[in-house]
Amino acid sequence: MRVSLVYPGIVGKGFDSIGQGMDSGWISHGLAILAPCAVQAGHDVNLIDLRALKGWDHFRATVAQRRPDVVAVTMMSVDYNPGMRCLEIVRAVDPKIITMVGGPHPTIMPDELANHPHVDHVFMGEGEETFPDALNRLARGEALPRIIPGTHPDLDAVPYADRNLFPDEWRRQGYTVTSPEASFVEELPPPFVTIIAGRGCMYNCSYCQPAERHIFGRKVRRRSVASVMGELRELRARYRFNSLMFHDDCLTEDREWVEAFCRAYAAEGFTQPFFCQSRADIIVKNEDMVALMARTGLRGYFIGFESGSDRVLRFIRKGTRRWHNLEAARICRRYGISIWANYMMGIPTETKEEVLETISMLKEIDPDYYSPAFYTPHPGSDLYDYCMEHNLSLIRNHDSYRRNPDEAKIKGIDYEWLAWAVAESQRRTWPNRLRRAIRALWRRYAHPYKVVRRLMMRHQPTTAT
Ligand code: B12
Ligand code: SF4
Repeated sequence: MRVSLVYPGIVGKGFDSIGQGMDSGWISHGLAILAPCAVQAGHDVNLIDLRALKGWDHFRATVAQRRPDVVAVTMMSVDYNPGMRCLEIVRAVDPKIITMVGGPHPTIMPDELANHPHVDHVFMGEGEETFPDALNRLARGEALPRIIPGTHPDLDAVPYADRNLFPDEWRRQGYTVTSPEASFVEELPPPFVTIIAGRGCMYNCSYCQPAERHIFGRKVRRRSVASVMGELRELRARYRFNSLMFHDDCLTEDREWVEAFCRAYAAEGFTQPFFCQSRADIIVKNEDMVALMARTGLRGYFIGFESGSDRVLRFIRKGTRRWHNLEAARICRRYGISIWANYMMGIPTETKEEVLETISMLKEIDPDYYSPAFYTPHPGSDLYDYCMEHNLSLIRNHDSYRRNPDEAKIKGIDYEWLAWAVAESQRRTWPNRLRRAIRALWRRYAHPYKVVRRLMMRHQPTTAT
């Protein structure tokens, strides 16, 4: 079958936006893995990435020109509107084209899609096995159910993500691509890649779960270190990548895995800096692991600090406390690890005093990167259900599922004041500015890592193929 996979992620940066940060510069691992699964089963796969197109007419013309038998769209909740517009256009171009949707939103809200006239089949959960199987059945002329539940494949048996799927399509649409994905911080120089070592998360934060468990199951599954190293070797050979980022929800929850990975990474001569996600309590409980990661190449952690109030942290079931957040930040500083601080304001039940606690915590943490959000109730999470039960949600349109701090999300919150709070949370104090200037000078001229890198760069080309 001829299959067009569609990435509809334009709610953030819009059409024609490739290269503009993580929203428009990163690949979808879901589609990049499903593509080789379908190809291995004998199907002919191409990608349509809305971010690389000029507009809806361009999408219409692309579908008409590629003449697929099947159009398969991936979808987070925020992607619903552009995703469904794609399918409306596909129907208009040729009603015989079979339409499929999969990803977080169809998994969490299958009924919203299954009853939609533009959707033929809804895939829930992971699709490595079900997607090629469905294509095979269609090719044999068999009927498919409307809703197809997912399976949890052995991650070491799943093909590596097809890294060329996205950059090749971006080039086809006229973009010059020198890095497989867009790097987003100075610590991670291009060529830059993202990678996923596992799926699922053992924690139970109420603003997130059980959505993740619906997609990936109750048990966290991690690829073997050998599988991840094999992919990294391929990426090194193909792109000579200079940095990477792990997408795993919480790579550091399994310290044995992390230690084995660090040993293998160093033993195979990798020195490329990397970022990953972690949690404040894990950092505090595992300082020796943090030190090992820093020696191996870790340059930054994404940390969900979320709030500076212990009551709010309890309310959202974060499993951390304010002191964890502060201590984790101190540990990161000790090992020269940059901090990307995720935090939320406008959480239901949160008072202004508690928001001020978040601000004072951030002044102490002094993160390298601020990532504030107005709390957004995401479908599939317990806190979303709480907002529905208490009639608190102001979200009337799927586009508003972005956590952008510029739009009212929850009833009863003073968003004008919250806008001030978001700005204030990011205002650095003078002592912090001075400390940062000193650290920047040290990193620029004296840090041993810089010296090693400079020596290595002399022997390495810097652009991707
Ligand atoms: C990396 C990531 C990002 C990256 C890149 C996303 C991308 N290009 O794919 C960035 C930083 C850009 C991002 C942004 C956002 N993200 Co995000 N992100 C993730 C993260 C951590 C990993 C995604 C991933 O690669 N997973 C691994 C792959 C293999 O899984 P997958 O994509 O789901 O695909 C599998 C299945 O879902 C299925 N499948 C997927 N599509 C299809 C299609 C078909 C046809 C079939 C058959 C199957 C199928 O098969 C795939 C293989 O098994 C996930 C959490 C997670 N662990 O998944 C959150 C997650 C997807 N993000 C989420 C959210 C909320 C957002 C934001 C809205 C947050 C914000 N900042 O506002 C934005 C929206 C961006 C936008 N479009 O405007 C939520 C989505 C919840 C929801 N209800 O939709 C998640 C689940 C995190 C969470 N627990 O809350 N994100
Ligand atoms: S917010 Fe992060 S740590 Fe909490 S359950 Fe979700 S993925 Fe896990």
